[in-house]
Amino acid sequence: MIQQENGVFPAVCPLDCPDTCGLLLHKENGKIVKITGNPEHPITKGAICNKVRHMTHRIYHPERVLYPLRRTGAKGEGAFERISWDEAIREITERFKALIAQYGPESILPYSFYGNMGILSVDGMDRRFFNALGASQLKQTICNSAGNAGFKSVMGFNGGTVPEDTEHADVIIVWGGNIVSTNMHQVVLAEKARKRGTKVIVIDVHKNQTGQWADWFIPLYPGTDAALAVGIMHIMFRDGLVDEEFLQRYTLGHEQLREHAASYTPEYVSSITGIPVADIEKLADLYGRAAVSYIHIGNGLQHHDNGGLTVRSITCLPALTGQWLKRGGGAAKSNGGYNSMNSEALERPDLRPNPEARTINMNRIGEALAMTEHPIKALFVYCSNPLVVAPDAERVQAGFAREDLFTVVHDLFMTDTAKYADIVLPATSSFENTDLYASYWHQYVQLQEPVIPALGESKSNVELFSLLGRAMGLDEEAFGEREEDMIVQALDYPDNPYLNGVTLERLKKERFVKLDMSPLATYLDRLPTPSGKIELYSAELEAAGLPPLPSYVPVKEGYDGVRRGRGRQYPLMFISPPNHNFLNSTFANVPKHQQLEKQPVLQIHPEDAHERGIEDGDQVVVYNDRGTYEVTAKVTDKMLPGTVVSQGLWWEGESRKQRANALTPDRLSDMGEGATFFSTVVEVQRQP
Ligand SMILES: Nc1nc2c(c(=O)[nH]1)N[C@H]1C(S)=C(S)[C@@H](COP(=O)(O)OP(=O)(O)OC[C@H]3O[C@@H](n4cnc5c(=O)[nH]c(N)nc54)[C@H](O)[C@@H]3O)O[C@H]1N2
Ligand SMILES: Nc1nc2c(c(=O)[nH]1)N[C@H]1C(S)=C(S)[C@@H](COP(=O)(O)OP(=O)(O)OC[C@H]3O[C@@H](n4cnc5c(=O)[nH]c(N)nc54)[C@H](O)[C@@H]3O)O[C@H]1N2
Ligand code: SF4
Ligand SMILES: [Mo]
Repeated sequence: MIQQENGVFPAVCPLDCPDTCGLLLHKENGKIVKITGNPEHPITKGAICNKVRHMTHRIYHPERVLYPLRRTGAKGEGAFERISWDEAIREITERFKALIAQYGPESILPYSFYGNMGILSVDGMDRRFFNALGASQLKQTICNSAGNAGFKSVMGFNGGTVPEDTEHADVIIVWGGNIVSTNMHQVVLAEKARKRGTKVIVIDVHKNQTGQWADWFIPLYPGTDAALAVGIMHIMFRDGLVDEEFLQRYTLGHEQLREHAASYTPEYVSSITGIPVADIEKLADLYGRAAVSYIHIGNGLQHHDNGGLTVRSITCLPALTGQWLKRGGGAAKSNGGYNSMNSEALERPDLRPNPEARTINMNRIGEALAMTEHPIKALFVYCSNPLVVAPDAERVQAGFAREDLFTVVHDLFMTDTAKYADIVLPATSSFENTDLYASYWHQYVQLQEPVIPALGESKSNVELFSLLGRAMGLDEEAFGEREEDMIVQALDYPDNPYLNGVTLERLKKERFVKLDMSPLATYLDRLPTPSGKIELYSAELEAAGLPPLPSYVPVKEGYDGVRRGRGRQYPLMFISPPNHNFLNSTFANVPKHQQLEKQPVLQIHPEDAHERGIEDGDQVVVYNDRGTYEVTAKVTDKMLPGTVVSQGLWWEGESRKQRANALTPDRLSDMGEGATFFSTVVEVQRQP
């Protein structure tokens, strides 16, 4: 493929998106000129999103970093000079060796996330390198850890309803997810169901693109969803809508739950969530009486102090009517549990000289960089843009600005983060490499093989970390392995029966290899919870000091109930979810994608705008004790009064401060030590 100048070649979308589409890359004169969907992909079937249709603008962006660079100006200023790879590697290895000698290997911290979902890139050679070095370990909690822990506490692992089946549901609830923008093929499946009369209900804090598409949109106050979930249970028990036989046979704690839910009366739940009693009754009735019901649990609603318990409470709902026995019934948060691979072979924790090395939570990177005892002296960032995506951005920026911190960033672009690096290394795009891709939603595994040669002097993560491993004189065998060797190791994992039969040979021949889903037939008999049952009651949580039953616990920064923020210093809750045309902060520097999003906007309710003399189109400052965010106001009643919303993770502007995360807290969620971006209060003022 790589040698052929012209033709159409298969590829995989590398972005952090559940759909993991099959793509076709159209090459002319050695360049990719067009990207389309691969119609042969069994789930994504040739349809792809706008972002990736325009991705050639990103790959061939004139500002792509193509050579190693060394900083010449102040941190953050963006002044760099070109250096050779030899110089770059020499400087990094010398600095690392000196730091290890003086401060120990834990003074070095990797910081990465899933800018490229390739398993070898982000859970492979990179991990080997930091393991063999003995570096501090990073807890990767910025995305879904609260919700995944919540789901797991009920069902035992992160595997729920599989996508193809959801078209058989009669009621589909999309709860805290914006699937029109973030999981478009789930919309296609729901549309199929809708043609048969299925009702699509969206529960969200603002009427996003998905709420506008729904049959019924239910707005509520941020962070109050667990109250609604238990309120629905209250009505289902009260009205005899539960499947007693299923509860007896497959669940733990249903008697306690029945008693506990009794106090979540519709009136109480309404006072917390802001949803009228009649709507709570109607929702519980629709859900409770549906023959087959499916709940899509989004990622948005778990970015709160109570995100774990919220997702846990929702995950308990399908058991009440025995949905797990019905095709298309149940719920899904992440389906990543079906495709777990041999991480020990990939990441080689056995190479680590210090298995007890400290762990740093990535949500607390600002705080971690400010530690004076056992300080972090070097930071290696790849596949992430923390200055834009991490909470409490001002604190993060102060950490990155430390003069005594040696920072390396490997990326395709001079991101806000890269501007703070001492050394910037050029990364390839995923279409320039071999890698393995699995979806955290559907069950098809795919292989990417290089379609174009590496641009400029860019290197893939695998090449970079294998080069660094050898230059540091680390385990020769581990750092000498090639991509295909690693893929074979990753797939050799008898512990996961779903992975049975997925091989490199098949991937090369068939392109889309489905996991072996036959174990799904005995899903309920093999639940890996402590009791082997669906745990409506969790002794493990109780031991950890959390409520053992589904429960509503208010967020630490925010308000439940109708306008309880009124009269406070920061009376509005600030929600900053991703937008349609960027992928987190990826694409935010591509003119094509910028044109589609225009500019960062704050959606504010007419009542809240009026109280502040704000009109549509005004420039406003959003602020709290952490920082400020400058945006354009859009007056709209898509939220309940008291909530303001700004979609999209923008890079810092030339003339205005446009990073939403300047306002967000770095507190950790109740379960999974997850991010709490949306449990934030602010005030808004018109700019003079
Ligand atoms: N186009 C696009 N697609 C993406 C991404 C992207 O940036 N752009 N990002 C990818 C990634 S990494 C992820 S994790 C997923 C995320 O995609 P989703 O799972 O859709 O999650 P979010 O978009 O973060 O948030 C979804 C909704 O949750 C709402 N929300 C916030 N707080 C609450 C609450 O308390 N209760 C309820 N009910 N709703 C609440 C927000 O208003 C938002 O509309 O999307 C992936 N796909
Ligand atoms: N306020 C607020 N903040 C949020 C969220 C929110 O909803 N609101 N969402 C959170 C969530 S769910 C997530 S997942 C995180 C996402 O945060 P990140 O994972 O940091 O995502 P991106 O901003 O897309 O940055 C990915 C970077 O990886 C680079 N990259 C791509 N491919 C490669 C490669 O092969 N090698 C290397 N070295 N680099 C590569 C890209 O160029 C890009 O700069 O953001 C979180 N932050
Ligand atoms: S971002 Fe998602 S929807 Fe778009 S092409 Fe990639 S996998 Fe498909
Ligand atoms: Mo995410």
